[in-house]
Amino acid sequence: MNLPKAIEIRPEVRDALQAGSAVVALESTVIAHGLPHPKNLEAAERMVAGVRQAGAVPAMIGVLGARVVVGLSPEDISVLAGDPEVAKVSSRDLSALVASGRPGATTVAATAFVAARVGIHVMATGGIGGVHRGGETSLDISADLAEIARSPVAVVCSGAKSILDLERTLQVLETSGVPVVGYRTDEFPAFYARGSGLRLEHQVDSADEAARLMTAGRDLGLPCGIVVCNRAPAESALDRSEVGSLIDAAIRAAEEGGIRGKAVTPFLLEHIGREGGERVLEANLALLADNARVAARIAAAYASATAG
Ligand code: PSU
Ligand code: MN
Repeated sequence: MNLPKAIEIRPEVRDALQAGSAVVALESTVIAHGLPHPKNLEAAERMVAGVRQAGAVPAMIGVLGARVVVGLSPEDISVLAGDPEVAKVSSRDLSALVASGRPGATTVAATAFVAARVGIHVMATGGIGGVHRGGETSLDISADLAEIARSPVAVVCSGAKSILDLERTLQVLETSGVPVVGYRTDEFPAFYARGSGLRLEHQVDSADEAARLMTAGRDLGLPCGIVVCNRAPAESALDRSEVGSLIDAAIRAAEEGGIRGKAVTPFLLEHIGREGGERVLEANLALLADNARVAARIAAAYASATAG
């Protein structure tokens, strides 16, 4: 593949892509801005290990040294995880960060864009961004939704962050033509909680089935990605009522503090992590690792279907 200097694919990822083997893209904003240090490093390690265990090559994406790097090393990840000056990079920030040379961590939107650009078909995260509560007036709707609508990548997640307006998030995905598919569930997960009460129309029960759906989308020429919803592992998931009050408190604090724009999500996550304590953090790390494993199985199934 002929890539511009602005994108650097590290050797292990490049070899896997050239061989047509399974690669999973991982976002880095959840590491740099979504979790406290040093838990964020543990999260990154568990995601990377989860991808490898399930037989794929992990490709965490971020911006370093005026280039978008695909396949960050453990050293790169510690840089992004430990420096509070690291920028949060959505799709629209990519060019500015590459031009300025500042380090940055990529959101789901920027990660999906770069993955599609370099030929990676599957990525994993915790929860995608979506429509914030009150989004119908603030218009605070994550660029994740618009980017998934134009980047043909399967995004494996535990739904959208439960701090969001999940019903309107699903509505925007529907309007954008993005398939939302339950992985062994017919319900949209609510991140820490396994259910939201919102039904999904489509469900797959295996990685092979998910890969078949991706293949069908590609053969039809659909230009969008898909959202694959995997519930938080039962042993660490939290009750919906339990997270509800944590979230309400965080949202009140954000309103009182006048937090706006791209600072909202990191603020809410930090607040919930601080107030919720160890169990909430563990639920977050466990679902990140599990989504990475499921993404790797889907990437492997898609790679062998494409080769065969
Ligand atoms: N989900 C998480 N932790 C996170 C985020 C999502 O579990 O840190 C991040 C992701 O990188 C997502 C971003 O793409 O928040 C969305 O931010 P915004 O609402 O500003 O688009
Ligand atoms: Mn936002």
